[in-house]
Amino acid sequence: MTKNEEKIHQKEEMKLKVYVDRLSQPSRAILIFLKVNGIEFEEIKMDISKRQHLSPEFKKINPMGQVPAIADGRFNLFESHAILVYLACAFPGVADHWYPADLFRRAKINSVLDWHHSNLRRGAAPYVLNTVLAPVLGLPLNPQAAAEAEKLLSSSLSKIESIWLQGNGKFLVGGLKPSIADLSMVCEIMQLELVDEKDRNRILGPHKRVLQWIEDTKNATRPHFDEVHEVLFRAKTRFQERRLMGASNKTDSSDRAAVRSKM
Ligand SMILES: N[C@@H](CCC(=O)N[C@@H](CS)C(=O)NCC(=O)O)C(=O)O
Repeated sequence: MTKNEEKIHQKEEMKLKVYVDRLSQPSRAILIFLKVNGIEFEEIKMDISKRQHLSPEFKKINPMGQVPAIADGRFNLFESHAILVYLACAFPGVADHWYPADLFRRAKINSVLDWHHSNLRRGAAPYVLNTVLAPVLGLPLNPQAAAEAEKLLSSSLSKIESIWLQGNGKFLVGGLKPSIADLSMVCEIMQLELVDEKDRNRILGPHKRVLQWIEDTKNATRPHFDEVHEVLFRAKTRFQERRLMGASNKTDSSDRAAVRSKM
């Protein structure tokens, strides 16, 4: 290897590597954040439906076997909120509003991030899993789990509206511009695009302020928001087609492959 080739190789080795599946909501939040902030990175595509996240190679990056994860030089990190905080602090040029230096604003944003994992996410993810996604992953649908998840999802949306979106700003905890918490939670809610429109309207419809906040977050992060969500919209079309065809809840392996190929 020449000296020049060696340097290029070293630079490639040091480049931030981001392990994601764009059908995963925390993965999308990381990708949008990186793109909006012009941070250079390499996207390593993982396909959860093909169980790539469980491979021994990936478990060296994230022993928990989940996406997203990053490798920055010799430093590996998993958990999307920890990754967002790291990226916001490690890369120069990230605007302050994403993770404010002000201790009190930062503490409030951490508070929303912690709340997200045990509330909104615990409602949204199992709801979508148990209404549409399970068969694609080779699992049975569970209507009772879906009903319980919907209760937590709806109460979380009410709390976002009555607590986190109170204040004069358009964004969470009174922000005038979005923070990593806005991005993380809006990406979480976006997975509802996969469910039947009447179900989505029943759940989101009563929360006008939440709907406006979703639009504001999209607008603040365009065009990257739309580009990163393209795969979700393709999956949405596929699920809509299946519903129109009146497909049964049972999905055989050829259906699974077809859904995957459209994703
Ligand atoms: N708390 C984690 C959640 C990560 C997570 O749930 N990842 C999902 C995709 S959205 C995953 O990898 N699922 C595969 C599995 O758990 O086997 C984060 O925020 O990064």
